[in-house]
Amino acid sequence: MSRLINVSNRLPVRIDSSGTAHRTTGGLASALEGAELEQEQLWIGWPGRAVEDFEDLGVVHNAMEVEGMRPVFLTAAEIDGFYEGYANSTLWPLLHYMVERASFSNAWWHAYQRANERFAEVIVKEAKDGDMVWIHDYHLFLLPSLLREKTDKDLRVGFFLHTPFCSSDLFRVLPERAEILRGLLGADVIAFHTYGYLRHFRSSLLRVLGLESDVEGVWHGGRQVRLGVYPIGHNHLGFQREMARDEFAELVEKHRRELNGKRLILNVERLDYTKGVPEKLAAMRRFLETTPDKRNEVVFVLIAVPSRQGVEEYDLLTEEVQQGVGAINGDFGRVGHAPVQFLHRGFPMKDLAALYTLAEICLVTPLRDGMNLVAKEFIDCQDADGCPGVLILSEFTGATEELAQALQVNPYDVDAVSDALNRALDMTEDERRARIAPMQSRVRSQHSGVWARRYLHDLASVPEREKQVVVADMKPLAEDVVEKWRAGDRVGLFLDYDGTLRDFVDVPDEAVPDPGLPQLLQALASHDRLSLTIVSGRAPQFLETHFGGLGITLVAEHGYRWFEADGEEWTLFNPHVDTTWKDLIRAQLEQASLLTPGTHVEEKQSAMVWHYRQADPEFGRWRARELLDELTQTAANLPVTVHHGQKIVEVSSLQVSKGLAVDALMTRQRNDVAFVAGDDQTDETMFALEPKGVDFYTVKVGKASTRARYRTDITGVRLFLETLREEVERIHA
Ligand code: GDG
Repeated sequence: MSRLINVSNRLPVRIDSSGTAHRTTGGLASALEGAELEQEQLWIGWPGRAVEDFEDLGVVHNAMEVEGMRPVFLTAAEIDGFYEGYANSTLWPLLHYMVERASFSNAWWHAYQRANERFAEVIVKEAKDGDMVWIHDYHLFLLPSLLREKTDKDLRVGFFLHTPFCSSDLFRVLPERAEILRGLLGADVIAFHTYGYLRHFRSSLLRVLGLESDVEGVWHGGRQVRLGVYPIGHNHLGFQREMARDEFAELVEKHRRELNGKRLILNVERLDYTKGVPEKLAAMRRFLETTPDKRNEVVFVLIAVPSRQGVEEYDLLTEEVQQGVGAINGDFGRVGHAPVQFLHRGFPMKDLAALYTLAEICLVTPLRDGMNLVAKEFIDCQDADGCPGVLILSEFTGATEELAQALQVNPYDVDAVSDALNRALDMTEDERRARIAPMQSRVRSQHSGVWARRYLHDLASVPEREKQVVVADMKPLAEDVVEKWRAGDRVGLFLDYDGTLRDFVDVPDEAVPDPGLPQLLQALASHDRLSLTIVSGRAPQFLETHFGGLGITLVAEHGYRWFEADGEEWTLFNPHVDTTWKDLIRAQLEQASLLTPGTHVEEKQSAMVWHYRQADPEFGRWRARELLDELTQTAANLPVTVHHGQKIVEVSSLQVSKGLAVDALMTRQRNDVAFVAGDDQTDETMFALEPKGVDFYTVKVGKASTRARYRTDITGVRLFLETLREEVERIHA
């Protein structure tokens, strides 16, 4: 069974001054505990202190080994630039939409790169063929590709992002946006909490790298990178264990007495600016101002675990919160009662569980939050059959999608949050039960263990590295064809042009062949029993300008006309083709081009094409989908076919196709062997042929799905042709 290597910046361990390791139960560690995996596990990460702080690294190493961990040691300077700097002061605010808080520094970026390299080195050293490597969070965006570069071991690499992935408009602010995306694309499965984050990631791929993706993922470097949505769950088993303890009822009673008969409004969070604590204080103040009748009934308990102490921004936030709490208590407190209790420290899990049980309201109002587990923990700990509490939840948390029955609020809207508090306190028991029941059954069934198992199951199903190789080895393929030719077979080569012999460019007329290409094709076609045909969607003139007079056959406009190698002029493949449908289609395409800047309509003899290569990539694709829908309806009774190609939507005559032309040419040329290569949908009509008595090689150029037997890229096609030429000339010499 494959081993699981978890990689996160922080390890679930605390190293004391003597170098002894103490295991801690962080969120991830408990998630994996709940997953009850049978496979062997190893953790790799930073032990939480600078390497200079450890007296004896060997001792630390050994202590961690006992815990199934391997340390990635970082110097104080590296931690400063990588962790405090790039990860927490650039990426964290940006991913949470707080661009004004983000700082940018070249030195931090270099430290981030170096730290990711350090992680990669430790993993490469530890990993064995067949291991699964699960990388966590924004600190390690570059790691997936670094692993791919640094080792050939057969690893399945997964990445999970715990924060939001911000809109591509914000992400593009990042100077290193392209490097970050390329770093991630080294993974086999990239996962997010919500579909929204996944969508933003896909837009960023398209806008920053020009990479199209679909529901199955994205093709990159000849592999498919899967994209997925895996909303994390909370540590249900851990909370249930605490609540099942004999002493739990006693603990709940103790806290109940402390509440002094007040109705508990609970807040639990790390003291981070994304959690919206000052905004929440403003809403509490509004509530106390506007509901004097309830003012003395409630107590707000604010458990705020200290976070990133010593960082100025966080220290200022702590001060702001302390002052805000003081001011509210000053204005609304009475002898013996302060409406807000600010507890600036962590509590044991059992106390948290007891408070979740007792709370009448849980007020979860982050300005942005990847998921938010506090909301799920509260729902789990409530008694759904009694008089359960109410969850007030910010609509800017990932959890909001799953917890639709919560009272959803905009955390910036002080009145709305205050109203929600009022409404929750007045809510009937029936409504409370009706709201909590579906949420409780969901969070209990989709807990952290289930989440981890589901993700790891999908990561395990990624094919092994060798099996992912879809690129055909073109040299042996060429040698194979030459062997048959030498034995006396007639060989026909049928090659598409754009995307097969030449890369795409923005202006189609600029896609002229490189100087060596016509010469190469001519040389090949000069041999007996070897014929060469360019089968293109282009107009005759372009083909004639670049490939006329070379002894090769030209097929233009997807098979509408051809110019045979030994012919005198262009002739129609089928003189009876009906093109009266063009008027109807032209109107629709021209409308689309008017509505979409950067697009235009091209008219061919037997086809009409709408081009959107120069449009805004997302808008262009969106409009193309709309157009396809419309055209499919219009075209239902016309002798045409509609297809979505490389940044084009094309409507072409059914009586004409590359496949029909190639079929006819193979007969005329009496081919025994035919080699067909092409990159887009129109080339599939060639691949679909089943010519009798012909040894038929079909090669797809590029990554899209295909009926072809082999797959390669433009360089592969060139290698094939050059090998063919060398071999044939060697035999002749
Ligand atoms: C990141 C993302 C995403 C809090 N106080 C105490 C305590 N906690 C525990 C809670 C909860 C956890 O800390 C906080 O998790 P959140 O999900 O609310 O937020 P982040 O720490 O920001 O986590 C977040 C998460 O990763 C998982 O992917 O949901 O969006 O930002 O479990 O119970 N635990 C104890 N004492 C405390 O005083 N024992």
